[in-house]
Formats: sequence, C-alpha cells, structure tokens
Amino acid sequence: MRFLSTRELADALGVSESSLKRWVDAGKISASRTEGGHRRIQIAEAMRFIRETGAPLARPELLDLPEVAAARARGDGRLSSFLRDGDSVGARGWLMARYLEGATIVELADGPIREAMAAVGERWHHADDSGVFLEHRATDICLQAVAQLRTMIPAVPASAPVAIGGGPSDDPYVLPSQLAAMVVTEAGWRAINLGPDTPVGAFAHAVAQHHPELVWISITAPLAPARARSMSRWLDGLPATTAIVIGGQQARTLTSLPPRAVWASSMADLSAAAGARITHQRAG
Ligand code: B12
Repeated sequence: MRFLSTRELADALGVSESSLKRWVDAGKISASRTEGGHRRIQIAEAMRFIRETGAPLARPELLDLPEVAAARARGDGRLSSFLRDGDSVGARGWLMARYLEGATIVELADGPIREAMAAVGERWHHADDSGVFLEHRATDICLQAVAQLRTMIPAVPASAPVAIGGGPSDDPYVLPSQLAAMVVTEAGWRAINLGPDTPVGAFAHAVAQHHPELVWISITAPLAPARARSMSRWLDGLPATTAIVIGGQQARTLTSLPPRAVWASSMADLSAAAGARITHQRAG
C-alpha cells in the first residue's frame, strides 16, 4: 500500500504543507504516524479527500497520475475517440480525471464506458477484421484504465460480506463482470470476480468455498437454452439467503429464475441491490 507524506500531498494539491497538516489535525484527512511521528496518508484517502471536496489537483504527476496531466493538456476529448485511436494513456487519463472530479464507478460504467464501447461496436456493421481488432484493442484499453481505478477504491474490511460473480460459459465479454466487481466493491462488499466464460461447476466451487451473500451473473452473449437450463438449476439450489442479480445485454436469455433473483439493466441497479442488502444486514 502506498503512503504519501504531508509534503507530497501538499505539493500535488498546490497548497502549503502547514495547511495540509492543519487539515489532517482537524480530521478532514485521516493519517497515521510513522515511528518518527510523521503523518502519512494512504493514497486512497487522498483520493477520497480530492473527490469529496473538489480540491483541484495542481500536479497529478506527483500522485503517479501523469496521464491525468496529459489528458488535461490535450483538452476535453471523448473516451470513444481515445478508444478509436488506440490511445491508452489518453483513455486512462480521461477516466481518472472524471473519477477525481467525483464520478463514481457506477456512473463511469453506465455512462461513458458503455457509450464508448457501443460506439466501437458500431464497427461490426462493416463486418470485417478491422472491427474485431478495434473491439479487442478498446476492451484492453478499458481494462487497463479500470484496473487503475480499482486501486483507487478504498479497501473494504475483511469482515465485509462476500459477493461472487462472472459470465457464463462461451460468453467472452471481460469488461461487464469486471465493472460489476468494482461496483459491488464500491458498495462495500468483498468481490470475487470469476470473469467471463465460467462454467456452472466453477461457480458452484466458488460458492462452496466462499459462501457469498450475493451472486451476480453478467450475460452479454445469448445463452444457449441448454446452458440457460443448467444455470437456472444451479441458481435454484443456492441458499435462500443468497441475493442473486442477473444483468448484461442478453440477461433475458436466462428465462427461468428463482423468485428472489432480479434482472437488472444497469450497474446503478446492481449498486442499489448491493447497497440495500448491506444496509439491511447492518440493521438486522
Ligand atoms: C468488445 C466486444 C466484443 C469482443 C469482446 C472482447 C472481450 N474479451 O471482452 C469480441 C471481439 C470477442 C466480440 C465478439 C462478438 N461480438 Co461483440 N461486442 C463488443 C462490444 C463492442 C463491447 C462490449 C462491451 O464490453 N461493452 C461494455 C459494457 C460495460 O457495456 P454493456 O455490455 O452494455 O454492459 C452494461 C449493461 O448491460 C449492464 N451490465 C452488464 N453486465 C451486468 C451484470 C449485472 C449483474 C448487472 C446488474 C448489469 C450488467 O451494465 C453495463 C454498464 O452499463 C459490443 C458493443 C456494445 N454495444 O456493447 C459488441 C456486441 C455485443 N458484439 C456483437 C456481436 C455481433 C459479436 C459477434 C457475434 C461478432 C461475430 N460475428 O463474431 C461475436 C460473438 C462472440 C461470442 N462468443 O458470443 C453485437 C451483438 C448484437 C446482438 N445484440 O446480438 C454487439 C452489440 C455489437 C453490435 N453493435 O452489433 N465482441
């Protein structure tokens, strides 16, 4: 885990070190102390402060975010243009800048990421290998950006409930389940993402080992009827206390669901379901 000194964070924010120390001492930024008594701040805590207060980041490169500076220098591009041009640094900087301005993972997933990937998908209408190339490259660029965002989400306590999810066999789509994992992490769960192309038996092993209280399934490729039946049978056998959320472009090809399972169309829905469940547990 990376820590910042008060000097480093003060320089990144463009404020004096004495102001920063005052904010720490007033409890606006939490910090621990080194053996020598110096205040040190977790990078995720610095991000929280920047996002919640709207503090401008004068020198992002000091927080290992040079791509944010580069994206700013380039002006306000669109995520879809960065994906089309294969500009990984630009895409990372663009997304990170929005996150630092206060956008949530949910908002980024349901908004610009979904839209930009849909724009890339329009290339399929031209139905040649350049479309496939662009889709693979855009997916990889988004994954890199999303992996970086993942390191910014505050760590959840070891006592947090577990959520497990993934995509079914023959579904190659990586991004949706990865984003779902981050959304449930943002909602306070310990997420285990089994990723795309996961056989029902592998889901069953994961559940037996980790006893999740929430299972998400992300379906982008249409599920063949036999696969849908075996997935439904397995979901039916899950403990009655396990919440089940099914989403993705082809979620409705899973035609039969246990009564407590829900079909959801967006990451906002998943976040609401995950958040409600955690509140319920705390109350109970
Ligand atoms: C990248 C991509 C690929 C890549 C995947 C790479 C990878 N490893 O991930 C590759 C090249 C493999 C691919 C292949 C194909 N693809 Co493709 N692909 C895409 C593309 C461009 C982006 C998908 C994506 O990642 N989107 C980003 C995610 C975040 O957005 P999303 O899926 O909309 O998810 C949102 C919601 O659905 C929801 N959600 C998602 N999961 C979950 C889960 C839960 C629990 C909840 C609550 C919500 C939720 O929240 C998300 C954010 O809002 C889409 C275009 C598009 N419109 O999506 C086409 C698209 C899906 N592909 C399409 C096609 C036709 C194909 C192929 C059949 C092409 C071919 N002829 O071979 C193959 C089939 C592959 C297969 N085995 O099934 C079509 C599908 C058309 C249709 N409806 O039938 C699309 C829509 C393109 C188009 N415009 O025509 N593809």
